Amino acid sequence: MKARKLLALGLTAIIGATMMAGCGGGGGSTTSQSSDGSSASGTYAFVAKDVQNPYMQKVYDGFEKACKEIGAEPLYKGPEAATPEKQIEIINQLVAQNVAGIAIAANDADALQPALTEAMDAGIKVISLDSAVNKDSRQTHIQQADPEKIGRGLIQAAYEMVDGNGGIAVLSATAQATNQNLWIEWMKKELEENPEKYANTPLIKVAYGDDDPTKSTSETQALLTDSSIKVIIAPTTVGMLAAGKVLQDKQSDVKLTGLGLPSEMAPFIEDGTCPWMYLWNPVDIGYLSGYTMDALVKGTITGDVGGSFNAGDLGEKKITEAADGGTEVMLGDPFKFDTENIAEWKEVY
Ligand code: RAM
Repeated sequence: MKARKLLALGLTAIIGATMMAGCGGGGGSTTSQSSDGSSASGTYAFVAKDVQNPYMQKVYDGFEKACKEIGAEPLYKGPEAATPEKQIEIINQLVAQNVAGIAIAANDADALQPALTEAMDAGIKVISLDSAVNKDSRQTHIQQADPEKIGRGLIQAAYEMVDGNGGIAVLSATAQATNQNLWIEWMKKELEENPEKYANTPLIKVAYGDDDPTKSTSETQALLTDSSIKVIIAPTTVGMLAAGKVLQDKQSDVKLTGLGLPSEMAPFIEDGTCPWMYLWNPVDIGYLSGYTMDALVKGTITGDVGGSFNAGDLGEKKITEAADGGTEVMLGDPFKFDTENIAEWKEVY
């Protein structure tokens, strides 16, 4: 709630002026409440990329909130490390348990297809969120923000941070992460399409920290041995925190930007290590996933383009076509966090 109050105060959106559009502008929920806490709708399972990641926990908080409002039983699952193999095991267990729905942040776009197909064949509703599965493995996907805006926006930020002069490195999550890979594709497109502008800001390396703090730390240290790298883009909250700590410890002049949690990144924004960064509201992603799942389970939507449903505090949401040929529900534009607003936002998520 506080997040929405802050938004209403008019904090700056990074890209475009449509920040409010996707964030809680709509009318109130008319969905039924379960007064006795029973699960009239059944169990809605949430499968995280991994359970070590604080970002995933925040997304789940929103999912749980939606389930409570709806009257469904939320269930939090996920592997210890961000691998598809363990997610397959979890999906198989959830199918055996006959849950009503599975909402998954995928560690691979294709590897989960047999398990998720089996789930859908058994009548279980399947959505991906955060990191998509391929279009045949889901009913729809919950998209945090336009991947093109994220990818291009991060390169533009890196460029500004080094005044158009200095190599760029990317510290990503896992090499199979659908969301990070899509953002990196758009980063590369931004560079390729504007060769003159970016002549002196080449992409030197893409490193993978696997959303593991230890590996993200050692990968950052390795990047710093290349003196041509002047700015690091970490399109992952885990990578951001690890890179921020390394740069701060070394009192490095290398700049950092990316997608970070304000609660974790405030010290690095405040001391200039990370001049600014972006993110959407992770709690809203989970909340929207819960309401999307419920609309699928209740048959209000099928996951096809054109469907619309009530997403509680987020108002009416629509199913639109996704770039991969499947469908998606878009949350909205990402927000920019900098020294101006970080003090307020670090308290929110
Ligand atoms: C990490 C995860 C997640 C991503 C965020 C920005 O926590 O990799 O998938 O959306 O960062």
